[in-house]
Amino acid sequence: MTIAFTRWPDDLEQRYRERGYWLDLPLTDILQRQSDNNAVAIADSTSSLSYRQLAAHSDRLAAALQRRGLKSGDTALVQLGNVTEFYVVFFALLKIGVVPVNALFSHQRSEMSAYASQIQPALLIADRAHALFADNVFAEAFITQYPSLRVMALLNAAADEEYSLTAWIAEDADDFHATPTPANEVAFFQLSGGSTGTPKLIPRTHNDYYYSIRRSVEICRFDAHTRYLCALPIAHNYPMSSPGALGVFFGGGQVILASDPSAQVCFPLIEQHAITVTALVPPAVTLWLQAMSEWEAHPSLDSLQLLQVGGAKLSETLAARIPAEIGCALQQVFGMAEGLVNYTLLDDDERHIFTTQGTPMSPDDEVWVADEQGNALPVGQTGRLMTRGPYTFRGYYLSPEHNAEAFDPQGFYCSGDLISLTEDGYVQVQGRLKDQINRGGEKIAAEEIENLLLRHASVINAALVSMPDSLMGEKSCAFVVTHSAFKPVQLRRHLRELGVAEFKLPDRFVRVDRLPLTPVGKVDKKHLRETLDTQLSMVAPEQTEPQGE
Ligand code: AMP
Ligand code: DBH
Repeated sequence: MTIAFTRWPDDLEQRYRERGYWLDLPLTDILQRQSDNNAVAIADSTSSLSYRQLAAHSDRLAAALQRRGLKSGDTALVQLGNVTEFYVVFFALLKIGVVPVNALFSHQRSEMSAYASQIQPALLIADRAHALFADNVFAEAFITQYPSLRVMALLNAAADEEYSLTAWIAEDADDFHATPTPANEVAFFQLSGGSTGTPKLIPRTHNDYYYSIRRSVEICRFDAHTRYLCALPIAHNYPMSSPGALGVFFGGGQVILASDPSAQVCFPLIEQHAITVTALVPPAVTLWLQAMSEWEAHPSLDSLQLLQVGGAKLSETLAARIPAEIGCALQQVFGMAEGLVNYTLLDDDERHIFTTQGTPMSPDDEVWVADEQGNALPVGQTGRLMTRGPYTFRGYYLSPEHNAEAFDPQGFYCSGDLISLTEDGYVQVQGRLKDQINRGGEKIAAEEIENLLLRHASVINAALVSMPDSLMGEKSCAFVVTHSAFKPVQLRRHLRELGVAEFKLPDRFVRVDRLPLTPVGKVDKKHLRETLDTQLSMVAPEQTEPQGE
């Protein structure tokens, strides 16, 4: 059984094969190619696996899962942080054709439930180190709520617990043979940053994802000498595939996992492992630069050759400081879990590297800029990004209504970004149409939080908008209409009780009598953002700090 998803039309499939983008190889090939390699593939603070071990461990886990009844076409909900087991699990599931959603470690009950409702998972893999799974209360309730769940394994479970992931990885593989899903079928689901009420899932096939990884490796020149520090959340599309850990594995290099992107954690790792490349979001760059000037005799960053920055807009000023102060090259990366990835090229001049978000990585990425009526705009003008191509999806999972809006009749995906194109085909991100807050690379769908706020008895109406922030780029502000006066701490507690990820909690709350409406009767978020701008410029900084907890 395979997972239903929106396919590319036949003529494009044929073209992508003819041009050598789609090789009809499963993603497990990335590891298979290196299975005799005794070099270190991946290491975290407690363990390190050679390619040979990564292959063997994922075989053993795959066999253990098969013995427990998992089979091709089943789905899995996985929540692991930046630990080597993430890739043991990822490859194990690919090997038996079980299709996972990899939730972020920052996700809580609300996100986990949203994913489980959509995929009806047979398998749950999580970590006792996560607050949700510290005891069995949540897991038991979850299994009751989602009867599709037949099997559960936990990392950091006691060795004698029957569902210890570590114990399963140590079981015998017997004569295990991998049976991945066909390469033109769904390999796993990627997470969308989202702009709607429920987090959306993006089906990624072996063919399309493998191509995006190989092409990224080629552009970023990853090879066996690459030592990549993965400091962003491991399950995010960017550190997975741009070229990310999977790109490193393809090239036979080394992935070193960091628990977070702080300078305190990353600088010592860079020196210790002679890291050559890493990927950051803009706020982390600011903090690194600050640490370099304040941290006397900080560990050496001399080995670092390339710093990738993406996930949110990098200002030209901050961009120029990277080579000047860190002494490494900068690459801007503008990507999306839905597919399209743009890179500045390693040989580009400073003007391109500092002032653009790169150029589409595939010759068959079709990118154009649309005005509000859907007409193509000329070079230099700002409008909506429209794209299709050999690794850009054709539809969110089980979301026909949303897909009807997100795609045009020719199958071009409208990402909701406002961009302009330069004469030579580089993208400049100018803004956003989608109802989303980009909090330093972490995406918050306004509607998701508004719906949760509305579940509070005293909230009559709510609108979440972005407010500018010098470090994060944007933070979130909730305008609320309530029956009675409230303390922000009450609404924040309400959201926590509903089990939403911490980064989605509004940074600020403002009570208003009513929400302003546009002439067609939609909440006028532009107006709300403008009132914030004037308020922010009028009040002293301490008054704009988050109130309450
Ligand atoms: P997601 O849907 O979570 O995969 O996030 C993708 C979105 O992140 C894009 O559609 C952009 O809005 C934003 N994004 C990613 N990289 C950049 C970048 N380099 N500059 C500006 N925005 C970016
Ligand atoms: O923000 C993103 O989603 C992103 C950024 C850079 C991404 O998915 C990617 C590169 O692949």
